[in-house]
Amino acid sequence: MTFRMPRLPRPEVPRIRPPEFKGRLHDARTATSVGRWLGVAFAVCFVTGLVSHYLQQPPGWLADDLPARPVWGYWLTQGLHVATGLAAIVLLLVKLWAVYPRLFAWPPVTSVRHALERLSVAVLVAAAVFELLTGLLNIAEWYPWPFSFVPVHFAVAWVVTGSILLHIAVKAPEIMAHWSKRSAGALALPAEDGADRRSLLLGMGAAVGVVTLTTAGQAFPPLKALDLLAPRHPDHGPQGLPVNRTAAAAGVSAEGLGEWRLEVAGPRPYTLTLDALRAMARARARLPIACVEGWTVQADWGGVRVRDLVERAGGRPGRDAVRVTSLEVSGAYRVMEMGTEYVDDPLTLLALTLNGQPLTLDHGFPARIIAPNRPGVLQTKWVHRLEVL
Ligand SMILES: Nc1nc2c(c(=O)[nH]1)N[C@H]1C(S)=C(S)[C@@H](COP(=O)(O)O)O[C@H]1N2
Ligand SMILES: [Mo]
Repeated sequence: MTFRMPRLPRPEVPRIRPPEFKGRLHDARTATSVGRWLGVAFAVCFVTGLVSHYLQQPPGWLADDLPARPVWGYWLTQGLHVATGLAAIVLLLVKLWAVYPRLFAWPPVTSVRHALERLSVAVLVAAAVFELLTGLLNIAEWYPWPFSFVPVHFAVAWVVTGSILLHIAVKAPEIMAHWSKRSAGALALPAEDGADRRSLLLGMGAAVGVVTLTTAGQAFPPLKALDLLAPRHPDHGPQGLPVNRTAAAAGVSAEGLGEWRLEVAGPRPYTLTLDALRAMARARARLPIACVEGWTVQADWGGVRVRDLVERAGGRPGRDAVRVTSLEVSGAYRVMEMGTEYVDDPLTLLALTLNGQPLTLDHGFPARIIAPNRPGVLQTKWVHRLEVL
């Protein structure tokens, strides 16, 4: 008698199979329709970001040529920067949804060229997500990372821009073929997709509209009442103006001010008491504080023209730049330099009053700088020293 092993069922070897995507609109036509809006948004972000960067940190040869006009210049460019950045979050999500099935393409790479192309898309997606995320958290003043925001956001902007240009170059034939309905006609996409695609694009437009309308009020007063999603409301803060860095955060206190004096260094240095400065204060300017985080508020400022202070110290307005130092103990904006165009401008003030009232401590008491067409970070508060350079 022979013993037979019972037959065991053969273990099934799982076969790797890429997922199948049956959903419509994951095609080049959708990617092109969404991609061109995303491209516009990133282009606006990049250009306005460069403006912001060079206004804040001009190379030496440029510092004295930065224009003080139009007074609302930085308000416009930075308002656009933040608004298009927020809109781009919606656009990027739709674009990623349109193309994500390609993540599962099988086989994952077919050639060296294909591998390089996929790598460049990975860089593009990572850099774009990084820019939008860090920008979003920056407007909320939340920095859950170990690096400093400004240089890294600036550097990665070049990576995004470079990889977008590369992406457009690589995809040019596809983009051209899918640019319009007529060019797509030859490719015979299913006719019924057209209506769905229109719905998708309409939905995307509506989402961008909602995000824009509920945030733009932080810089655009007619939309103030709808300002629900922006971190700042233009009216909320002491003296009806938001405060970014409070006196407490800057280590400035009323007692610590002691016998405050304004020091002006130059060929003929002098110091002024607050009363002496008040006696000189004749100038007025209606100027916006336009924060890099996208909020802007206009106010009436009263004080002394910086060019008058410079002249009195033997400086030459229009020829000399100025260094401004705050009482602030530490911080990136304690010391600020101002090119000749700003120094010379009659609207550039050492301000003592805000909307007719003396500055509160949080707004820079006893004296702060207010200048036209400059980022808010350079509108130095708690000023105690001017130096003609
Ligand atoms: N000394 C000093 N001044 C400063 C800052 C700072 O951190 N230190 N922050 C600036 C920023 S980022 C802005 S937007 C404006 C805000 O001015 P406000 O608080 O009067 O609204 O002040 C600027 N002046
Ligand atoms: Mo700011």
